Amino acid sequence: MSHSVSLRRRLTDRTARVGVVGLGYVGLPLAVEFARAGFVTTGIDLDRRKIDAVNQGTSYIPDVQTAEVARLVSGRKLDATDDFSIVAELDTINICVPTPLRKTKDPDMSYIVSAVEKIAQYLHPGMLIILESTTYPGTTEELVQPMLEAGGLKAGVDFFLAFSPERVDPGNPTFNTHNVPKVVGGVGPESTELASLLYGAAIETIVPVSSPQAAEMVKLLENTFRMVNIGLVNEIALMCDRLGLDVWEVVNAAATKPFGFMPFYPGPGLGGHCIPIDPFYLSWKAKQTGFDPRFIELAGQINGGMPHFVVEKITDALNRHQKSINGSTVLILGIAYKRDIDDMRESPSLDVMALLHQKGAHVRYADPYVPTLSARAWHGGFDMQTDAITPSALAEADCVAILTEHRTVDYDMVLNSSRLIVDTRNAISGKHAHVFKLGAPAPVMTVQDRMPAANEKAVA
Ligand code: SAJ
Repeated sequence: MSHSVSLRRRLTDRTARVGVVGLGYVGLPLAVEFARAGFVTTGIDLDRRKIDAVNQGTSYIPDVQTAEVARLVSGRKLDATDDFSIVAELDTINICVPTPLRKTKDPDMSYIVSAVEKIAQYLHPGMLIILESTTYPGTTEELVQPMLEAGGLKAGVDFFLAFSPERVDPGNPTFNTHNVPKVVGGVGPESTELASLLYGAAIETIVPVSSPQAAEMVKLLENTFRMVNIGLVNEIALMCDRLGLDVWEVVNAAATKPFGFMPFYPGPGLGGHCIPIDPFYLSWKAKQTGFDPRFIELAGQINGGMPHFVVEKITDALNRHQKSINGSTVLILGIAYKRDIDDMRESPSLDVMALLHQKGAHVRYADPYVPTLSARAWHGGFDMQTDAITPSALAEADCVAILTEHRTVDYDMVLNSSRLIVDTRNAISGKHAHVFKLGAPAPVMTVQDRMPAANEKAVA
């Protein structure tokens, strides 16, 4: 019996042994979906805490219910290990490891290389290997395939190889691993078909494409689309600031167009582990071909400049109160990279805090989702703990800067308790003399706002 026929049968009757390398916010939900579909599934990770948590039937990923992990583990459908020799017993493996950027904005492929090296040691005929980590077009065929074929097995014949981009949106209440369509591109038609069969057992909609490279590019288009459009709306905000227009009013009115428009909103910059990073995998690859990816570079510059613009806005606001940044207490409201989550990776709030600190401000923060902040994370030289968001904490600050608009925060209380507010997320509605908004006209300066010149008597 051919390898593909044999694997097809085991995928169809759910007797295939399934493995997932990398038990993070992508890998654990995927392993749970495979186990829920009836496959005996083994998670492989280097982090003993993750392994122990899974084997004890608990989840450390908010989108994965502990009760579900417990049910699957007690039902012997799910377990975890750090021992790659288990690969010898597996029929399929999904690789869900990080693909960060180096400081030079070049791809860091070390996690993928490390995982593939370990898998290659135990690769056996008939296996299906699927890479899910977001990466540059060509990774699967140019990097992974040769490493796996080094032992003499041929991809698409002796074993099967595909790429399928992860589309996990942590904290999304509507879309999850089970119901988000899954794009799949294999090395040869049988790889695509077998990968589609595996995913089809656990995920509602499968979208086969012609190659792994096409599937890799699909993901990069998705996230480059977001990064470029966020850059566009941030530049529109900078224009509105100059033109005395309110970008929030403009975007919300444009969003009433029922076709041909999709609203994006300005902010203090671009955070997260996907959007600020993925496009630079594409631009890196494009440059290898001698192509100049101008949109990505330009959007990167605009988004990367937003923290500086926010600090200018804070400077202007403090100036209105005849204060300098140096010596002022600035309370940063929200340091997660986007609202209603606890993830701070690449958060622009951290850049704003570092810039303020360098200028002599006394920086504090308050974020209900982030109890502590290490010195290393914000380059401020000392660890911090979140302030409580209380009227007194707000009143103590010379300026409160809203950088992430968690929905659990009472913004009426923020408005009424703060002496001065810089709002970068349109969290405060209406116009107020003490609220400066990103991308909107500053409150009108009154006579009382003006500091009398040294030789003038103070105006009564
Ligand atoms: N941001 C803006 N303005 C916007 C949208 C986002 O400034 O209009 C900022 C956010 O504050 C954040 C950064 O951009 O700092 C990224 O935000 P995001 O909404 O893109 O959220 P992510 O990074 O969690 O992106 C994920 C991605 N999911 C995957 O890669 C699988 C992305 O493709 C999703 O579209 C996105 O979630 C989503 O829609 O929530």
